[in-house]
Amino acid sequence: MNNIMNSLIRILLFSSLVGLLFSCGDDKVVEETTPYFGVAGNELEQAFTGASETRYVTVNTNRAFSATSSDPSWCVVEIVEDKVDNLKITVDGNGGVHDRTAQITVSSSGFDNVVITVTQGWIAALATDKSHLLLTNDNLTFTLKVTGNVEYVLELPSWITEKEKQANGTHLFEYGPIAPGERSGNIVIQSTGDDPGVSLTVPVIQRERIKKVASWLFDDPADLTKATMGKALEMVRNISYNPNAVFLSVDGPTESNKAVRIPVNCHFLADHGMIPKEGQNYVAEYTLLFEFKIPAVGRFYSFFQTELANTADAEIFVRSAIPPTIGVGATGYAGGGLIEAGKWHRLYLSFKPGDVKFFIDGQQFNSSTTSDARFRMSTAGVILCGGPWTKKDDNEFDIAEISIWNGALTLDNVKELEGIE
Ligand SMILES: [Ca+2]
Repeated sequence: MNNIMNSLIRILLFSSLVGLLFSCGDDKVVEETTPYFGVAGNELEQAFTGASETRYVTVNTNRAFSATSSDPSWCVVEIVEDKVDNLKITVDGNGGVHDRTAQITVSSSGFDNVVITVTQGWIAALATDKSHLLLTNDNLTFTLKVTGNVEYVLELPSWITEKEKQANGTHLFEYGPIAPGERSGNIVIQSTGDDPGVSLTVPVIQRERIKKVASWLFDDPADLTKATMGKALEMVRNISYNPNAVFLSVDGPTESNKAVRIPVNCHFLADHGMIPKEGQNYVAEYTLLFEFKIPAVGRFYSFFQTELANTADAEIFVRSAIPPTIGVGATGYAGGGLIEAGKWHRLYLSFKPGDVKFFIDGQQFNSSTTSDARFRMSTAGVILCGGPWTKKDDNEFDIAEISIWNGALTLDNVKELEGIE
C-alpha cells in the first residue's frame, strides 16, 4: 500500500513539474511575439538647470530602437545596452542668457515616435579677477575686472570712488590716504534688470603702518631746507627782532653729517604731510626726532610749536634748569643729567593721547598719560625749533636731523632705528 501511494505522489509531482515547464515555455513565447515600445509619461518632459548634467531614462521595449537629438551641440542622447535605464541624456552647461529646448526622438519600427522634450535654464554669472583687495597709502588707485553675462551695478564703500570703466570690464577706482591703522568695506557687484539675481562681494581693506613721513638732514650748506623725505622746510625769520638773522650751516656730529644753526627768534615751518585719523581734523599721534646740540645750559630751547600763530607756549623744551631737563608742564620735565651742552643728542618725542614717551640716545627718560590738546598738530603744518618770539624761549641751537613718523614709536622701535641691542 505504501509503495503504491509513493508511486502516485511521484507521478503527481512529475506531472506538476512538467506543467510548470510548459507554462514557463508559454510565457516566453508570449514575450517574444508581443512587441511593446514606450516611455513613461512623466519622463517625456526633462527640465534641466543651466549646469551640465547627465540623466538616464527608461525606454520600455523588447524591440530595437534609435534615438536622435534635435540639437546635439548641447543635448546628446545615447542608447545604453543591457541596462534598464537605457537612454542616456547629457546636457552641457548653458553659457547663454536664455532658456533653450531640444527634442529627443525615440523610434522603433512599427511604433509611433516618442518625443522627449528637453528644456534647460541658464545661469546668471558674475566674476571678478580679484577675490579681495588689500590697499595701502602707496598707490591710491586700484582696478577690478568684472566679467559675466548680465548687466550689473557696483556698490562702493564711501571712501572709494570709481574713476572709469574700460570696455573689457576693468573698473579703475581711487581712494585717499589714511593715518596708520585700517579701514575696510565691501565692493558689491549686483545684477540688474529682469535677469535672475546674482551678486558678488569683494572685501576691501586699506591698511597703513607707522612709517617715517618726513626727514631733513641739513647736510647741504647750499640748501638747508632740503628734504630727504617729505617736503622742503620753510625758513621763518623774525625780521623785526633781527633783520640780519641767518640760518647757518655748521659742523654736525660727523664730517658728513652736517647741521644747521637756528638763530634766535627764527624757526622752520614744516608741512609734515601727516593725515588725521578718520573723524578728526588734527594729528595727535606722531614721533619727532631731533638730533640737537645746545651751546650752553641755563636757557630754554624750543623743539616744536603746534600753534601756527606762534603766540602761545611752544610744546616741548630743553628747560633752563641746571642740570637741564626736557618736557613741558603737561608731560612733566625729566632727563636731568642726560643732556650736556656742546654734545650731540638724539631725542625722540613719541606722542599718542594718554601714552607719551620721550627717548634720548636710545633710552626712555620720560612717560606721561597726558592727552592735552596742545600736542595736536594742524594739518597745515608745525613749527620746528622755535617758539613764541615774545617769550624769549627759543634760543640759538644746532640741529643735525629732524625726522617725523606718522605714529607713536615705542622704545623697541627707537632701539631698532638707533641700532641699539
Ligand atoms: Ca645732518
